[in-house]
Amino acid sequence: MKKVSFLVFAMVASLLLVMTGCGKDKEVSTTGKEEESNGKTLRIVTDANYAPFEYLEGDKIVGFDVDFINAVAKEAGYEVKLESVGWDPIFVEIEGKRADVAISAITVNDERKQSYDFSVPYFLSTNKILVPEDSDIKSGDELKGNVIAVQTGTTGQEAVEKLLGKNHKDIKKFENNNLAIQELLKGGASAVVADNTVVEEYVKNNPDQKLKVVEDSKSFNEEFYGLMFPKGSELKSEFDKAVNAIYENGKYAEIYKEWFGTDPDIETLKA
Ligand code: LYS
Repeated sequence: MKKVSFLVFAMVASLLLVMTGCGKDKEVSTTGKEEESNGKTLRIVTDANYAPFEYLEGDKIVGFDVDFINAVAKEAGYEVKLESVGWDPIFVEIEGKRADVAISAITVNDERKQSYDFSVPYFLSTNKILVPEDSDIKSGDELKGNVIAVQTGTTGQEAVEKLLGKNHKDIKKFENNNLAIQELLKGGASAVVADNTVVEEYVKNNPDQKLKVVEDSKSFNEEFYGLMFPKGSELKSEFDKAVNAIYENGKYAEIYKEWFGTDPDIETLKA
């Protein structure tokens, strides 16, 4: 009797297995489902005024960040619709959950972490000082007594406020960094403080404007860029995985080399 019921059980069980498919088939169908929902297009916002990270070439947004986010989104199985909305609006769009992701050389810091979620770091940066070639300014401290141009709401503004004082009359704030540089070029400011890669690229690409970059690791900290998400977004963990995947498979290094001509220090980003 026991034997018979076991036989019946075994028959029913194997019938069920055939009907529902074996473990392997189930995995395939799950993957299929995931691909369906992941295939969606994400609205990604930026401020295309920060070469070489994001800038306009004609009406096309190009830059390291653009290639990076395309590679990461592809790895995570999403399509990208990238839009340049301006710097301040990025934060408004993400906070209002009208955009899924922001990428714009955005430094991860404690203040921003209170309102937004960030991916693992993808770029190491620090603020530096952009001045005319014949400027005497040699350090952050020497910014005092000079008019300094910065982009509003950046870590550059924050760093200069630390040196000169909050809301100091000598700090001129601009909606984007190109406008701050224009102010320097027309003599309305003695220096611009912005991310090292941006000011260094600017000097390299505009030798006729006779500018130079001053660094001061005492006045300006190391910063890391991250992708920014609405608080609680499920995309964070998916994109963290995808960033790590392109660190591992060489895609990040390939993009980095294309833009900067050297190999990235991925270990520092992962630390
Ligand atoms: N990395 C700096 C920050 O997050 C500057 C970003 C400016 C981008 N246009 O504040």
